[in-house]
Amino acid sequence: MFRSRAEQKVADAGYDPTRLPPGQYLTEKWPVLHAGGVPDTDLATWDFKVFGEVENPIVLTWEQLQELPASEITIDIHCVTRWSRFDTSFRGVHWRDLAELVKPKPSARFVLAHAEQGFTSNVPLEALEQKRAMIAYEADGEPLESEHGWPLRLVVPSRYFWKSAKWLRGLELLNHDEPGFWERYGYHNDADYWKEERYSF
Ligand SMILES: Nc1nc2c(c(=O)[nH]1)N[C@H]1C(S)=C(S)[C@@H](COP(=O)(O)O)O[C@H]1N2
Ligand SMILES: [Mo]
Repeated sequence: MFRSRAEQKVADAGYDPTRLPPGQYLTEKWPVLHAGGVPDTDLATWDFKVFGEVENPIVLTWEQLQELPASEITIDIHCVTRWSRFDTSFRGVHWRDLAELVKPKPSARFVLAHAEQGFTSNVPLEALEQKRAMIAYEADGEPLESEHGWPLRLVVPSRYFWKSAKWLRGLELLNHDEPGFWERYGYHNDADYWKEERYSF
């Protein structure tokens, strides 16, 4: 069987090389990538909203968020700039537990994630309904580091990692799709790494 050099390195590191999507390479460290600066956050005034096409919009304080049922996932991260990191674990709240609170309307088909400083990213609602999607406040057993999105980030395992907005402040449910920050800069709207959906041009 033919293996690229990147796949061979994955096999040498003891992982199944088919975990590596096309055009990616494995990294052991966790790179930091974002536009702009790391925002200052005061948990006392911080809140998290779920709104739009829902029966029951919510605004949660940090304490209220901690009281929701917590879940853990372990996923592989794939960045459009070609690094992949295997087996990052996250702890946070699954979409299904938020959905129980907000009760999405039948018209809710897309999600626009809103982060600090106007950053946005868009995914179809199905991408959040997958078992391993969540809003996360811990990674690898520790509170998120500020560069990685503390206090809260989105984790959408099925897409390139730019969809996983750091410093998340809200999820807006929509009946239509709206491009997010990187999508407006020419990144692919769907961002499926198995199909190498990197750019839209
Ligand atoms: N708020 C915000 N979230 C963001 C970004 C950003 O610029 N701003 N960049 C995205 C991109 S391009 C990537 S690859 C991942 C990187 O996450 P990491 O720095 O934790 O590796 O965050 C995503 N989330
Ligand atoms: Mo990225």
